[in-house]
Amino acid sequence: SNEEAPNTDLITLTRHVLSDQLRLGAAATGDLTLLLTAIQVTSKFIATNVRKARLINLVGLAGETNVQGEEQKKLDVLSNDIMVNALRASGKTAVLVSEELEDAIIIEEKNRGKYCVVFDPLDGSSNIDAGVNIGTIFGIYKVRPDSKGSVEDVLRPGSEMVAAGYTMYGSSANLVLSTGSGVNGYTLDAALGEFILTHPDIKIPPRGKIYSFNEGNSMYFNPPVNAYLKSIKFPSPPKSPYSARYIGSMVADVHRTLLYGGIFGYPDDKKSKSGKLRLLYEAFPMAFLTEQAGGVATTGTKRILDILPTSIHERCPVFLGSKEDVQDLMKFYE
Ligand code: AHM
Ligand code: MG
Repeated sequence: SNEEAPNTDLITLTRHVLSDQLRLGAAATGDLTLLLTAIQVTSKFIATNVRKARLINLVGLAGETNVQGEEQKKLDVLSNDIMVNALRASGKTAVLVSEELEDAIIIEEKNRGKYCVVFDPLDGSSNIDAGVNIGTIFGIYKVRPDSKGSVEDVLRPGSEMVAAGYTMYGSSANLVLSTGSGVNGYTLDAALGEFILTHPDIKIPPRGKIYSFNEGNSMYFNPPVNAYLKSIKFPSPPKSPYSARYIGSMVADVHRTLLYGGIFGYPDDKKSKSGKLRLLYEAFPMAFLTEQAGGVATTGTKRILDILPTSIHERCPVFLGSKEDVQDLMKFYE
């Protein structure tokens, strides 16, 4: 018959992370694996809600305004609650920072663990009503030695993160993760309820053919950005111009950039002096993944992962993607 025999040796995310931890030897206690298990559950739960949003009236405004002064969507609120509850109950966290919450949550002693999780529970929310891909972004720090958990534990450079990732809710749910030794992508098998390794060792091509900027902001962009964009749209022959792709959902735009290469940018400009994206739970995790995949992530002049945050909701300019493309952009800043 034409039927293929099923794979009887699936590599689930948990199996994969565990084997990584075993490889690292005595230092690993399995706590990170358990924390990642809790995060996987939140992604499955959020994915389910995103899918049925239209049916159960989760689309639309929840009638509250978040710290950034934006109206919250019902799904944002729900996703935030799902994550806070699961992360607290995991017993593996000490500090939580969410885009949706003004203050960091310091976990009470009886549930306290040694990890800090910074996250955007549902990024790209302007796309929810149109059914476009959205996602959850997260970064993980270990508390500093002797700390019982305070906001200082997350006001650290992104290079000190121990893991980072995102889950993209699209035609399937894709979880992309790095624990500091490369990047792997997993796809949710809905029947099994498990994330299965489908994209092992993701590497960004050294050069791509796609640029991803909100060019509607061109009149506000600073000269280096406009000059760079001009250079890829009007290249000198025999080079051909780049293709434009901009979804307006960071997770989806970065996901495509990791797989196909090219450059994603959300610059600072004359209107948004520090850009739009949030350093802790958007720029850092995506920069961490980009570098782990062999790409470059910069503010234009500075490596993103080297920035020392001074407040949990601060913003920063972001350019990331294929090494050569991002280096081309950086030349316009010199
Ligand atoms: P959000 O956290 O309010 O959803 O905003 C973040 C999103 C990113 O996903 C995306 O890259 C960016 O905002 C798009 O912004 P714009 O609509 O200005 O192009
Ligand atoms: Mg966001």
